[in-house]
Amino acid sequence: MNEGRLSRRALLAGAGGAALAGPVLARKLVDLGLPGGPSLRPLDPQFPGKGEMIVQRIRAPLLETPMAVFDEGLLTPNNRHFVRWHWEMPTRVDAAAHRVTVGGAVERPASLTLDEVVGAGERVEVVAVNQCAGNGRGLSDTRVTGAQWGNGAVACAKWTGVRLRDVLAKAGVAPGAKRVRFAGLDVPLTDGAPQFLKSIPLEIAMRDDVLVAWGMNDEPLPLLNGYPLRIVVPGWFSTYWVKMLSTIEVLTGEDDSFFMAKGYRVPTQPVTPASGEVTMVPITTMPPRAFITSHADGDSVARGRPLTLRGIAFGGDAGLARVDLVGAGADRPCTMGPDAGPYAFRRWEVTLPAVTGDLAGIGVRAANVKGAVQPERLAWNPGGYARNVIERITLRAS
Ligand SMILES: Nc1nc2c(c(=O)[nH]1)N[C@H]1C(S)=C(S)[C@@H](COP(=O)(O)O)O[C@H]1N2
Ligand SMILES: [Mo]
Repeated sequence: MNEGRLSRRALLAGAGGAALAGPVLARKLVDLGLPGGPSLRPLDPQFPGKGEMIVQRIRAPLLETPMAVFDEGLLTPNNRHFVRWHWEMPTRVDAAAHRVTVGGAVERPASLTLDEVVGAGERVEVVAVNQCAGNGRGLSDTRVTGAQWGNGAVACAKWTGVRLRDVLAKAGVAPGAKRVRFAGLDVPLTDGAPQFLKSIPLEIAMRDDVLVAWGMNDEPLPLLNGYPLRIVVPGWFSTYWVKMLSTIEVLTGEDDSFFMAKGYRVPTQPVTPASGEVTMVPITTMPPRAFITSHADGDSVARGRPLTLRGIAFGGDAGLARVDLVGAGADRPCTMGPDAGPYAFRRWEVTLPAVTGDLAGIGVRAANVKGAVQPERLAWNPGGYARNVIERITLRAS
């Protein structure tokens, strides 16, 4: 059966949904275009605080943002912001009873109420991209295991909080401190499985823009995005942005917990699926990326007419330097929209004077001010992390 064609003609319209979801429940499906498939995912508006999201998994939730949402503006609406949990998360949190403990290598272990966290220092706002290290993993070819995301495990929000260093100051960091580790309220789904713990170097924890955040686009954090408090580390992959923050622990040595020592690691040099043992280190900062959001792969465009393409880009751990349209003989620089800071999405736009034929494999390439440029070829790695190859689509002239 040609599932791809069936999906476009019938399933997207909801008519064929019965085949998968039963006769009464017609569901909307999207085709993520994952090489080798299966590529169809349901779109579901039924998760708390969320609108229509691409459902990758129900429990623990993995919800992807549809690419078209990014066409609407540089801040992703809270109800469309992607969701990723490793383990069982509480379905409600009592804010009045919530405490954040600050312990480990500190002078005075502390247990802080929400008010005490909010009052720990100056209120800080930062617009920053939240991106899963595995975003786009499902597009990896050769395929790799892990959540088979399309490119929507990313979103941009304005985060409001206090500096992590001001929260740490409530307990006083002791001499010899090296790392700061975080835990949330979620617990492993199976006995003996490791808790989701993540840590960052002390000098990163002390940065001006690393936050304990409670606000997302001027609203409280949605439950699924970590209510009531989460860590925000602008420029770093969101695996460190621990949600439903309940524990801060200062470490004097290396972190040997599972999700640091075993998971979320990348090779220190280029590898292929045939490479043997290689040195792996924890993933940290994000590289630049760009996407076309005005058009999807396979869309028709009018022959002989000017064509405006739009999208989003971000610089990763530094501001964007430039965005270029590439491929299909149409190479040219794009115009960039408002700058909401070095870690934010930025809109780009470009107009082709006239479409003369199909635009096969057209893409956009972002470069940041540190000189990082999106590569032509996928930097394949066994975890499918940090995808930032130039993403290409084909537009048909008609
Ligand atoms: N407590 C907790 N925080 C967590 C996680 C988790 O499983 N538990 N997953 C991390 C990962 S890997 C990602 S990609 C981001 C996703 O953030 P979001 O759900 O707000 O989009 O949360 C991070 N923080
Ligand atoms: Mo992630």
